[in-house]
Amino acid sequence: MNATFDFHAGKIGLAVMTAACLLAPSASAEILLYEGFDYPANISLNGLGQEAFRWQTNRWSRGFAVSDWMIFSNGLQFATLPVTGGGIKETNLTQGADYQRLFEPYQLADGQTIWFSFLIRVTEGASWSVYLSSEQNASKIGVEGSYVDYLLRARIGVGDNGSTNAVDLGQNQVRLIVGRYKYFAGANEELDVWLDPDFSIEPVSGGVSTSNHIAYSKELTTDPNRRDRLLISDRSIGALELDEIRVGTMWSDVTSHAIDKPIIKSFDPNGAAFLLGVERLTIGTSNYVEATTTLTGPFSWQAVAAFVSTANFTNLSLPLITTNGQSFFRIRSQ
Ligand SMILES: [Ca+2]
Repeated sequence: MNATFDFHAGKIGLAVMTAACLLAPSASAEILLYEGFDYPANISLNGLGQEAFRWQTNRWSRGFAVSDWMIFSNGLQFATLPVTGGGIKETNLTQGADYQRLFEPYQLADGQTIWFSFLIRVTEGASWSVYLSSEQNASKIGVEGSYVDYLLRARIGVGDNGSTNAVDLGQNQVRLIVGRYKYFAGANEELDVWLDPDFSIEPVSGGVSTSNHIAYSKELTTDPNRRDRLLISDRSIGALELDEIRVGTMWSDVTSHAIDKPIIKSFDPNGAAFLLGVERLTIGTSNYVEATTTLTGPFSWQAVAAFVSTANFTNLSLPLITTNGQSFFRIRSQ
């Protein structure tokens, strides 16, 4: 979503709204969720995020146990995957907890897919999981790690023991996990999981499992076609880090897509010009700042700045354009 920035001369107000109210939503590829854990280090994951999205909130909420995932400062890195901020680390070695974060509900039609990816490093074998789910958590699907070894299995639904085939994460290695779930109204659901896939080409789903690919299939009859939340958990003694969680509708969303929509984070009025602070930029991408003096009646955005990101954030000095002391700004990437 683009951020729209509202500057009232004299009475300074800041409004950040999604441009979805203003623009027709895109129907094809989209990132449903990106979580780079760009938060201050050494705080709990519980409660982080924001309120007031169309689907309510994306704040992380904890359940089941008092154990904690904490933000650590140097996030996991993997090949050319764009990353931001820190990561999360399970630091309590005696108990486990569940964490949930909502995203805009995605209704899967027959034969449609949803993709996810994340980075993980396991330093001590733990029972952990990353699931996509919906309000009826019986429908959760995803991956589960074992505390007895470093194997990862695919799971479809509650009570599922998981795929017979597994991939080996190894100890203390940063691994990229990519998953593809395909919903069928009248046949087995498909869940493919890849370990460290090549970014350059979308892998072939199904077929026979290998050492870096799980091809799993199972019928799921409970509320199978809607996904609206991410669930992560850790349920045993062990230690691991998670980072860079993506959920999208295509392979490119979860492996090479721009990490997030840029946002206007701050402003500093300074007479005829003002300073705009923008964040979540993807290095190498083109960005466009646009302005309008009204959001009512027929109106159009005019371009006021275009630049290619060389860092994840920057400050822009822009002219102040006002009618009745008000301007609205938004930023979008290519
Ligand atoms: Ca990160």
